[in-house]
Amino acid sequence: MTAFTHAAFLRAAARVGDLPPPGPPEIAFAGRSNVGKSSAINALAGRRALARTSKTPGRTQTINFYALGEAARLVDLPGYGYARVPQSMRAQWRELVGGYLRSASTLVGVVLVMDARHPLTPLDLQLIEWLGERPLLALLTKADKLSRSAQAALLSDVRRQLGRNNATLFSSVTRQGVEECRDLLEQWLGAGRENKKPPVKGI
Ligand SMILES: Nc1nc2c(ncn2[C@@H]2O[C@H](COP(=O)(O)OP(=O)(O)O)[C@@H](O)[C@H]2O)c(=O)[nH]1
Ligand SMILES: [Mg+2]
Repeated sequence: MTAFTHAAFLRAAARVGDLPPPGPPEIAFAGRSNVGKSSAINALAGRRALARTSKTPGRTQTINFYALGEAARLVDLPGYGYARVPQSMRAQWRELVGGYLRSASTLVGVVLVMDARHPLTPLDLQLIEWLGERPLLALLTKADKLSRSAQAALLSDVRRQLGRNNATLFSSVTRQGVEECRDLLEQWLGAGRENKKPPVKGI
């Protein structure tokens, strides 16, 4: 029995003022546009269309909150790094996501979703720097696009570059890595109920 199967849409926040008041421990999903963040949330929740997915990059410009019953929240952050997004939208992204990360007193960890074929881009590295000491899981999604041997090589390379942070291969299509990811996130949530961590600073 897992809280992930009790997911429901809670709120979409387009501005910092729309963020919900602090509740149970939460886990945020960050990453470039179109890498598969919303699909990963759906796969973890065992649902087809809880989080809206899109073939067109740069669509989600709100922070979408999902409640896992009363126990936890999953947070779908707007994607970054889509070249055709205008400068004004980038400033808006920074204000919204920066504002969220600074005030998120119940955030227990961040899942950094990356396309397994293009991991650790400069913007991903910048986000890792922003997150500092906060627990991070690198989710190497669309792993179904790589051969088994390419997957293994990628995983060890990313793990080496990430140091203390975790990485796992993932596919929303084949469900590879879903259980492993859920197990780790359950651990974060369990630890988060015991001790609250301070919000991210310096963004
Ligand atoms: N092959 C494959 N396609 C995926 C996977 N995850 C997402 N996609 C596709 O990638 C596109 C973007 O997915 P979405 O979840 O909306 O990305 P987001 O912008 O990061 O939320 C959609 O067309 C998805 O169907 C995956 O694990 N494997
Ligand atoms: Mg999305």
